[in-house]
Amino acid sequence: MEQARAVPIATLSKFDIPGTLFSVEELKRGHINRTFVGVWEDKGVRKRYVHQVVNHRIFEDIEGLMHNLEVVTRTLQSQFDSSPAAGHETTLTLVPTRDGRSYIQDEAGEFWRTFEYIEGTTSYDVCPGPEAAREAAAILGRFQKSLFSVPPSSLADTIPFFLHGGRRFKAFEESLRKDARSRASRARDQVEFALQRKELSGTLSSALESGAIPARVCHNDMKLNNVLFDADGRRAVCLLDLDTCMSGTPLFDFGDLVRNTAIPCAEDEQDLSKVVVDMDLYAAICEGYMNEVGSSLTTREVELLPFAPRVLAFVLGTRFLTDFLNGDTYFRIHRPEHNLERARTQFAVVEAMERSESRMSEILQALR
Ligand code: GN1
Ligand code: MG
Repeated sequence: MEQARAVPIATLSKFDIPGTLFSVEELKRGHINRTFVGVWEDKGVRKRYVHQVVNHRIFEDIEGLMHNLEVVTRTLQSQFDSSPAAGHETTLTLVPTRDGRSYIQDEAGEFWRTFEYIEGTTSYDVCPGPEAAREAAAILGRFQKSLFSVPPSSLADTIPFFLHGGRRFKAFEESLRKDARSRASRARDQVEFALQRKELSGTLSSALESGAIPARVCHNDMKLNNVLFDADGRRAVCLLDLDTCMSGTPLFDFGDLVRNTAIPCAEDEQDLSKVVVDMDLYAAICEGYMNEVGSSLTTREVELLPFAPRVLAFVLGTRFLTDFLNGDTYFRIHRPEHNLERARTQFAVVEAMERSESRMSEILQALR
């Protein structure tokens, strides 16, 4: 049990899990939290659980975050119970501590929580085809619709101004001005790209602030690999990673899903010739999404849908670039210029979407 030494077993034992920890292994995914899969054995029967350390340097309001998680999973769960037709669709299930809390702080000050492991599922980093894209978009549409009943103001802002493009751009300008690590010269092309498209960043955040579109609870991190599919990879059964589920706009989620799913390559792909919008995947996302939630959106929300992916790619690219300039203090990196490479790829996504602009609008137009 080599890796087990790195995790505080005494802390994990405070969760209400029968038996004893048999093994634990870290799952290398995500840029922010750390995730482990623990196998617990009780009377000879082994069962898996997900143990997670929430990054409290990034999520400063752990209590608010866990409150959101409880509200969101409870709301979703109640809808699945009352509509068995939803089939195998499910949501995350928190395992409480023995004294009924949803999380616990260990001696090193880290915050731990535990989920039931959802067995018999698979996920994709790169979209395998239109059916998976349609399914992912449909589960997103159902997720958003289910949460329309939750007042956005009842949830904490787990990261204030998280996808606020205007604020993100200001933060970038500030980092560029300081250039604290003297890295701006290495990022000249990306900096120039960002400065040229400044007005794109605030499109959605200003529509929200002016009231042109309503604030609604949304996922805010709608990556394809946050969708669990059933074992044969066909039906989407669960949305993961609910830590940024809070007030926002459905356009953030639709935009983010298109950004990372309709461009069938890695988020840090360095062969930029691969960065193109796959129109079959895009059309499948639009169909799956509009079919579930299209009639519940306002006219203005639907009008902005085709532009949302570009805004999301630009804002994420700007965040990667800002983090590069700041000295890689936010996103976990795996090589020295990783954040700069990620920014370059996201900006290539913006360009690919600019080239496909009219086609992207037409496809959505036809579904209205
Ligand atoms: C981060 O850690 P992960 O992969 O769930 C980030 C998202 C980005 C994403 C890009 C809290 O998500 O906003 O879109 O990386 N999450 C946070 O891969 O900043
Ligand atoms: Mg996430």
